[in-house]
Amino acid sequence: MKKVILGWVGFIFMINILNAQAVEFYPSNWFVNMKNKQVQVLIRASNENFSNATLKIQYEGVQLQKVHHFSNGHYIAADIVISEKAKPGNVNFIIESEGKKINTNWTLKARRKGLGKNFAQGLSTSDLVYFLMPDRFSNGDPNNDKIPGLKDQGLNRDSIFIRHGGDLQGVTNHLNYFQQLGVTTLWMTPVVENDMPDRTEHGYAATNNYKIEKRFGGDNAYMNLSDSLHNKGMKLIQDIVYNHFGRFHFLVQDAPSKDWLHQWPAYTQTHYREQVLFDPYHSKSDEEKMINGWFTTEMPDVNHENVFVEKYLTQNAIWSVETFGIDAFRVDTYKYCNVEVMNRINKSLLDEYPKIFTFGECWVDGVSSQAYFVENNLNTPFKSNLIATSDFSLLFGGILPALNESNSWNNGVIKLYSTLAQDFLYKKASNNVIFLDNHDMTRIHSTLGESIPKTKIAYTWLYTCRGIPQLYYGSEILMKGISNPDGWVRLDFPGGWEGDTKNAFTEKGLSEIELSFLNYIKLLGNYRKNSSALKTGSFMQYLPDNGLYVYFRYDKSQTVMCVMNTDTMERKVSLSNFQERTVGFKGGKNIENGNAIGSTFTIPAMTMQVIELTK
Ligand SMILES: [Ca+2]
Ligand SMILES: [Ca+2]
Repeated sequence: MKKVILGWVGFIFMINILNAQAVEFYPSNWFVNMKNKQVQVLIRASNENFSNATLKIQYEGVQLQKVHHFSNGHYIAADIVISEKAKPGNVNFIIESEGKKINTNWTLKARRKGLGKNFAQGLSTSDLVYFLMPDRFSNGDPNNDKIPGLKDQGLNRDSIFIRHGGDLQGVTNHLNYFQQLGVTTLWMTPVVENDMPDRTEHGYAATNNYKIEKRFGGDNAYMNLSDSLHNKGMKLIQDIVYNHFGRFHFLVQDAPSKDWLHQWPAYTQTHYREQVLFDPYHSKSDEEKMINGWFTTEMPDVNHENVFVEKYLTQNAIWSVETFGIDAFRVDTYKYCNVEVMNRINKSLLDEYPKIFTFGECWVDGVSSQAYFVENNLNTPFKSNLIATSDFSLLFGGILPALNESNSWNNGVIKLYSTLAQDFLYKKASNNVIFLDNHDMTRIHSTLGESIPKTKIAYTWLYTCRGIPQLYYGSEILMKGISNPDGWVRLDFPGGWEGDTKNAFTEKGLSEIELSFLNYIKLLGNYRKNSSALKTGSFMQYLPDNGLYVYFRYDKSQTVMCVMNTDTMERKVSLSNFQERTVGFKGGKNIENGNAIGSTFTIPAMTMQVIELTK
């Protein structure tokens, strides 16, 4: 008899467990003692009908305020308040639906320790960012290359569009390499689950924002990478996508209601032209298409005007910081988002994490367009609170024409000067993340016609100009690649896979030119790391003189003179021509070779010199 009773108890218990397993929570857990005490929990059970469900929550310090139902009965949402009394533990959710009682738990965790000290630290101009694609950097664990059950089972290093097996363990294995480069901060293409049928190598088509991609090693590998970085005094940027989901995201395939996505009578793509957002003469239909049009057929556009969607995205960002120890966010496709909603998400993050830093990908045409999307001095009805942007304008409108165009009244290096002159449009231009290439763009060495002198100038500029410099993996060893298609700029980092004959980590197999370039990048990075003028100093530029462009980084303790000669001939430079910054200095030291420089010197054509001035 006793045995029978136990059997029944076991059976009932099993039903509850089965039910509990079928229930998903978003956020998957939350934390006690957050500043914002309110959380909205989206509850999903794809084999239940919650249309008339009731919910009870039993937990000290947790109060249920409201339950929301959706047209899709697989979901309910619960607004809850977590008071200071609440302790970490399992919060009991009892859902009664169609005569059935589902008893399930949702976890409250303790907060991460070290807020602002070893996570949520933000970025500053003292940082140097290394950007990589985990699938293409290093394969630290071949066992996760293919995960049974995921839609994409491709694995082929010979194909630019199929997965190569790189992962987070591979990145963790090479933190010393980053430190040799003087890198302080890591940014990777998105690491959340992308359970899509193909093109899963880039990570921009999320299918679950609360799960780290298993082929990258899952949650544990990300946690381990974050801890390893922080133990070395480094930081972690998370790439986050608010604009779209992957087509196989559960919120697309099984949306709580139709209005979680922007719906169109027929497939409608964004036209990618941001001008319609601030053009005083724009049409409403152009504006709607820009913001609500889909990025691609595989990336449905998220409806930010839906308040549940806004909560889902906001909480996911906060959850990511608290769970994985994120220090900053790079927001993908920022200009396609509802910027009012973005402002609220940015503010929610800052309210919880005062030092958190967010920069948006605003791939736009010109400085005024770019300034529109960040904190600026423009007199427009919309005022962005975004801290910074990837500085596309300074790249396309500045350094590239400086090196690729012949100098004239309005071409060549004057464009670099003029683009920087427009910094008055930004509240704080030095927050901008400056770069020479990324995963969408032709690699810098190829953009500059594979010219070593030009590529060398480009990097010298990157490390000495105002802003937060960002490298793109592999370009430091002169990797080439034209972004047509983008797979060609996403090739494997040499040495990341066992058996690679070329290995940039050990320098084995690098050509003399590649090695010497890598050593120069290391020299620049380490000089910058110890230079207060480059990290936090002021910036002054002089009008270019027939292709000779001189600017200074300076503070009370250090003055660094940067001389870029884009002319076709050797030029003479005299400190006395730059009195405002050179008064009191007799000469300087060339940071590349340590050579002393007098008050006048010559600089060869198409070269750049960085000179620390001496008294
Ligand atoms: Ca792997
Ligand atoms: Ca959009």
